Amino acid sequence: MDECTLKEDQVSGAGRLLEGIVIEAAGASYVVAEDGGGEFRCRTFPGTGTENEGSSLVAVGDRVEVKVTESGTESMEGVITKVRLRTSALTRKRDIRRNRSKEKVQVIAGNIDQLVIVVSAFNPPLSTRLIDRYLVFAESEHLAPVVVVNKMDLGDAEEIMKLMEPYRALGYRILYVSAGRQTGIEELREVFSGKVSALSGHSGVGKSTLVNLLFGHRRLKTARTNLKTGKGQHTTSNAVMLALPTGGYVIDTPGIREFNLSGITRENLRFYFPEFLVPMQECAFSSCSHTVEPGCAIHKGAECGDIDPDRYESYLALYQSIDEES
Ligand SMILES: Nc1nc2c(ncn2[C@@H]2O[C@H](COP(=O)(O)OP(=O)(O)OP(=O)(O)O)[C@@H](O)[C@H]2O)c(=O)[nH]1
Ligand SMILES: [Mg+2]
Ligand SMILES: [Zn+2]
Repeated sequence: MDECTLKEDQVSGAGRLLEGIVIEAAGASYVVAEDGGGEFRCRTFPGTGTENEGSSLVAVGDRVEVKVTESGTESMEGVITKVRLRTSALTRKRDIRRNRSKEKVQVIAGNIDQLVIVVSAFNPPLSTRLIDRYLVFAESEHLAPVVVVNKMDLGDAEEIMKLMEPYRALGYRILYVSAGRQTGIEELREVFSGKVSALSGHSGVGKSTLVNLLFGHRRLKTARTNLKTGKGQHTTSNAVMLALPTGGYVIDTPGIREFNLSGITRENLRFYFPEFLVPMQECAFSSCSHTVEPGCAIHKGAECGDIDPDRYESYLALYQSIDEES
């Protein structure tokens, strides 16, 4: 390096090493927020190291080491030299029909404390099957789940609460909110405060709208759902992480079409339905899959109502889908 470049580098801060969190991921381009510092547009390079072997290289929420390549007033850029070990992650199995990527499992967000499952009372309609998939995932990853039912202004409160009753009875935390009418927002703020939360759910349920409400002003783009089908328009295309005024971070993610579970097998699925754990000890066969075996206590429990029949249906549907997905 000649004297002239050295001087330039010293002025621009190039070559400096820093640590930070990935707050945005768009294709191969990332934004890294330096601890207590500015934001750097970063990319990876073939020598980028990782402590997460066999997983997505970089995801929003990851802690990374960065070498600054440019640090002027116009632009701040760097390369990610190392990705630290994730303590937790929101992952899903890639749909191989849609994606040609080599990685089978996609990390949507890393190092999260809390998985916020967002559904809407109407437009799109509430899907308990999707809630069950997310809850199974949260149980398997030891992530604390919170279910947020948004758009309560559009649904019949009594009907919705009846649908959600099995989840309440299981002890899952449920919040009924309306971003439109701004009801339940204080409790929402309290749930997010001081934690790293990732919001996930179908497109159009109001994830970005809720994040905007937490800030009290528009930070993220939102868009109407289709008037005829009630489906969202996949408005959010990349995961973003925002520091909350109340402490903690919120990660908004793109709406999912399907939530393909990663890490779940036909054998371990039964352990992620907490209401099965005690009764399944009474099944006639110790290896009972709770599908077709005689003397199955879970099947019997669903018939007599001790186990919610819809949850049992979800279990059966998931059990069937696991083989098809893998
Ligand atoms: N009536 C009503 N509309 C709402 C409510 N919350 C959000 N919306 C509307 O629902 C539409 C979709 O909201 P978004 O926040 O873009 O949904 P999203 O979940 O972020 O969708 P994706 O980014 O596509 O995943 C917007 O038109 C919002 O104004 C609510 O509580 N009540
Ligand atoms: Mg959105
Ligand atoms: Zn059984």
